[in-house]
Amino acid sequence: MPSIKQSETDFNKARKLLPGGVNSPVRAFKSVGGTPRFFARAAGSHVWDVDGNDYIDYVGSWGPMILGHAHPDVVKGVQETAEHGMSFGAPCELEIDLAQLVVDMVPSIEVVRFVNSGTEATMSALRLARGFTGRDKIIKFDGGYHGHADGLLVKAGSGAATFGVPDSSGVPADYAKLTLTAPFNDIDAVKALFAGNRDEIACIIVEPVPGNTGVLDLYSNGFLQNLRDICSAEGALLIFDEVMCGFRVAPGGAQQRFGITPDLTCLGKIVGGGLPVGAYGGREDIMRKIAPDGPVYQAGTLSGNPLAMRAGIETLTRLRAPDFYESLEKKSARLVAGLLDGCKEAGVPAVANRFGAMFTVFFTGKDSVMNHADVSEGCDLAFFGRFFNAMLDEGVYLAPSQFESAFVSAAHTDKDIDATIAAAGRALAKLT
Ligand code: KE4
Repeated sequence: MPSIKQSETDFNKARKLLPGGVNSPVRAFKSVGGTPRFFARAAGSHVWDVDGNDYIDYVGSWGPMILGHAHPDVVKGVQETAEHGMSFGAPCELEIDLAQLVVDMVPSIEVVRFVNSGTEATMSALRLARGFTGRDKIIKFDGGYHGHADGLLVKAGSGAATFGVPDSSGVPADYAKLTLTAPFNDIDAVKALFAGNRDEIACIIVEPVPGNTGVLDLYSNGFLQNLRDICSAEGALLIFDEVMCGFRVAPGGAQQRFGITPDLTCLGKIVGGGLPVGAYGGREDIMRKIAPDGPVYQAGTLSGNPLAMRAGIETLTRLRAPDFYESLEKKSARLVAGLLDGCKEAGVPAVANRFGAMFTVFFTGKDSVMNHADVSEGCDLAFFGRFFNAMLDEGVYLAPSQFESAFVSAAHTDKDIDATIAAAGRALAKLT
């Protein structure tokens, strides 16, 4: 058992100063148990904690580090830019350069606005959808996570077609009522919501490749196309939240891979190359409603920050290298197959969902995992926690929750993949 004394010391100090000792809840390891590892540094596919333990990293800062940590060209670009000023609060050419890259790469985006997080992107996109349609209600899916804006911290009410209820204290019940929810992959539930709220629904917001219920498949049974069709028929906007899957599953994200055109797209994570950037964009006629062009207000002191713009430019540019996604696809497929073989060998029931370089292995006896209930009620969450900690001890850093995705980067080598599969074999042997 590697020593984690310094992480333990740091965690005790941090808990005195920060809620839960962290600046984002999932980092506290509450759902898997154990002490969060305090990172000292990261490079390529590896991270090192403050005790000097080395891990192959499959979180990649929850998705942004698709090139690998501390990519030399990204670091150099940020250093160069910082020497000319950290933040202007005024337009700069780097904003134009990153906006052009986003417009060129994401099929549905004609006009884009940069913000500082995925939460800001989705919060702003919802306000824009309400401003554009003049309607107040929205639809999201159980287990869909779109950041922590009030209207999105909502879970299903008692009946399928009833209003949402707060999923966090501090969210006013009256506000939550404007958010309707349905299970993933259930188009009849969506149709019932539209029938019960005729002409009142401004938009549907959906992760086209859900990654916050673990990875789910909404595409192969036509669910996403059905959402596109119902929004067009009902005069509601379809918002693809591609904060996680954008630039991850294809250069143009899920919408390029699936050939489905949303009205608005939310981006984050990879678009900032590890620095704080979110973005929302889409049809020009909709985006022109945003101030100062139009009446929907949205602003931000650090939006378009030059350092963050440069990190995003250096990152997105490198995604267009030949075979970039083919190589990610091959490594990810081999890794998931190896992990499932290991589960089979150990007699541990498991299935996996994977899109490109984002995947989740679910510890379940079910044949498939298609929605939130399949995870929350159908998976062995306690076993996941034990597996997660056993893999930490083996030097592999997975996402600390069964409801999260794992990510492969361009920096992961075949040696990393082999070592991860071997580590899983040892961990599973210990647990069974
Ligand atoms: P941020 O505000 O965390 O930048 O983005 C919110 C967000 C929006 N939409 C999707 C699809 C997302 O996955 C996220 C954030 N993802 C989580 C991981 N499940 C970030 C990790 C965390 O909350 O610490």
